[in-house]
Amino acid sequence: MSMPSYWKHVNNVLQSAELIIEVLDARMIEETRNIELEEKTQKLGKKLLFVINKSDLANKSELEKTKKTLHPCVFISSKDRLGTTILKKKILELSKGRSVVVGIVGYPNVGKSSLINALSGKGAAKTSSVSGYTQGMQKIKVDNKIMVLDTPGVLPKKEKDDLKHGKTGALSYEKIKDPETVALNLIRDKIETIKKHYDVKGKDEDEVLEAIAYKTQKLTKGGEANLNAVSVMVLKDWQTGKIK
Ligand SMILES: Nc1nc2c(ncn2[C@@H]2O[C@H](COP(=O)(O)OP(=O)(O)OP(=O)(O)O)[C@@H](O)[C@H]2O)c(=O)[nH]1
Ligand SMILES: [Mg+2]
Repeated sequence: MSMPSYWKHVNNVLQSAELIIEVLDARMIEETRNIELEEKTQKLGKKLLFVINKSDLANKSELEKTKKTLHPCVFISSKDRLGTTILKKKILELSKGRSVVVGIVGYPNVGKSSLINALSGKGAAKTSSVSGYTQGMQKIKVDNKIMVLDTPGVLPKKEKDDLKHGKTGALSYEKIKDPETVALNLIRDKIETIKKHYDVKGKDEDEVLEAIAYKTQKLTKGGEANLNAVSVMVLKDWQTGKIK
């Protein structure tokens, strides 16, 4: 969230950590980058490591492309606990084997707290499918050398973009004012994935959304597609990781 108090916590973490991990969502890597955070990190002279989370939901070949553009970066799935050993190795490589305090930052809902739980092997950080969950600063010991600081998700201060935030899950599906616009836009971006998930046909996003409504019985009393209801459902399925 873009509330100033959240930024205060994040700024504290940027100050006190030696290494910063920016967590990104594998399904929307570029959209979940927070350039403002990256610039702050750079200005403070701290090392930045990109961690691409939710890799279990993304397409392997797209992830391979990213490997070439983001440095250094590690792919993980907090849900399946994949990639955590490589990540710990990478952290120690960057700290030259010394004890290190790592700040975990990023957009709301990308899985920062889940990452910490996967790393520490315990439910130390609280998580939720609703964005804006983590509020204060939490310090968690991963092992004898690695200590991590969880932070609330932050959006770039000037970014007021319901469309993008709805698609990335930074804005919870329940709070999106115009779900139809966001759902149509999401379908346009991920049309094959979404058609496959709901097992529907359609040549464009409008046809696909309508087909999903009929398939899932999201209908008005008159028996037509209920576009608002079906849009909320699609956004919910997307944000909660049902659609791969
Ligand atoms: N499929 C999948 N889902 C994940 C993964 N990591 C996190 N999630 C889900 O994403 C949602 C958000 O996870 P959190 O760890 O609470 O995210 P956060 O970045 O800490 O969120 P805020 O504190 O609200 O900013 C939860 O529903 C998690 O279960 C992953 O690797 N794969
Ligand atoms: Mg959190």
